[in-house]
Amino acid sequence: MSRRIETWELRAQFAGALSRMYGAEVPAYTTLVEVCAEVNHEYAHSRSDAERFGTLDRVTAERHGAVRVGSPRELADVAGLLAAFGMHPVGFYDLRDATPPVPVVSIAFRPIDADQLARNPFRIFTSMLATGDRRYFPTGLRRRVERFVAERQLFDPALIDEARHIASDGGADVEHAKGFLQRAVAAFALSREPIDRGWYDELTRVSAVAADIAGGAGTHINHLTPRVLDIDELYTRMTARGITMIDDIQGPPRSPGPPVLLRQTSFRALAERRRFRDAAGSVRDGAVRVRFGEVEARGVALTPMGRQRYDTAMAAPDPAATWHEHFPATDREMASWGLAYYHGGDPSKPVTYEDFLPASAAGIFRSNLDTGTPAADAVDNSVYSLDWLAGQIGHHIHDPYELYEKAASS
Ligand code: OOG
Ligand code: NI
Repeated sequence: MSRRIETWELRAQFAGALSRMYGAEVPAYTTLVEVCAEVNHEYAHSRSDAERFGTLDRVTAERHGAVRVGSPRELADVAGLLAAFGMHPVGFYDLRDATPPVPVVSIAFRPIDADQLARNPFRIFTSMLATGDRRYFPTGLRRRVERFVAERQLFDPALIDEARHIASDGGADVEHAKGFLQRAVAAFALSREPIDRGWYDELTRVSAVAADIAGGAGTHINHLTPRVLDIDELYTRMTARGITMIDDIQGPPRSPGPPVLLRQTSFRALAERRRFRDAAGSVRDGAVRVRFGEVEARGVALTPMGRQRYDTAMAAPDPAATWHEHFPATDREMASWGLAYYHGGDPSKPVTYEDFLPASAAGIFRSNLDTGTPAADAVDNSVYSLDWLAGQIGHHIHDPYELYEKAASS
């Protein structure tokens, strides 16, 4: 009998293989990973508390990916596939609530138990095009988009079946795992299929996000994000290497007190070659700029009360200037005021924030893609909600706060 591979190891291999594929497709990603490793190494060796948000091993291997799909059925397939890697649906993000809005609703897929997160925390932010939102998709267009998406096949049904078996077995034998992994990774590679130019352009007029999601035959990893321990330092070093970053670091400002939630920044990827078919049927090379590089730094998970303060703090004209009015400067106060989660209530042991931020996520979409303008005269009567999506994908969607409560009680 050959050796058995556990779920966490499969997940680590999946993240590693996606990382190699993405590095080959988007070379600036490799630079980003190098600079992260450099910054993390220096940080870890200059501070005694460097590992309080995760060991250097965990942080070095840590990635999140972003994937976009076109229908509940495609999202259900993603859920089925990722279950094999111990990545479970957590949280519901409606990016149509952002200003300006992005026409998607999203779920994070990630490990949920402390030991699984410690072994490999790979997560994928998965967004589904909100074709039911009439402000973007009037009835005729909605039907055509839904038909186009229904007729394509992002994932081989046999692959999803296999994933279900692996998920229920809690792993696979080495031989079997290898082929499964290869096919799972290939499902997220950039498609070489020619894209119908007229269709792509029509969707682009609605929103570049719609064109990216429903313009072609496949899905792909949109970005793969390494984690860094000092994002301000990383920003400076990337800029010094001649890579133009977006103007801001998204999320909470740098503050003298404990880092909270998640800070992210990104850079636009270069144009990538894609093949387009024109109305006369001839295939030509074209360029698309949809993928990019992103990096993140993680802090302590906030309680609902802390999160409310965060939202208030961020609504100020200059959040950095007034941050201290909302958040104390020490972990001890953060813990005793009930603003953030700490393992066993111990202020030296913060519970790391493992999720995403809707405003930053929408900002990440927008910094690279025009998200389109919803029609002012159409009314959105769509039904998107956590419960509805859970029903569509046939999986319970975990509430992040319940997971943090549980982590804090250990
Ligand atoms: C997802 C954007 C959200 C993040 O880090 O907030 C995201 C996407 O671009 O598909 O990845
Ligand atoms: Ni991201």
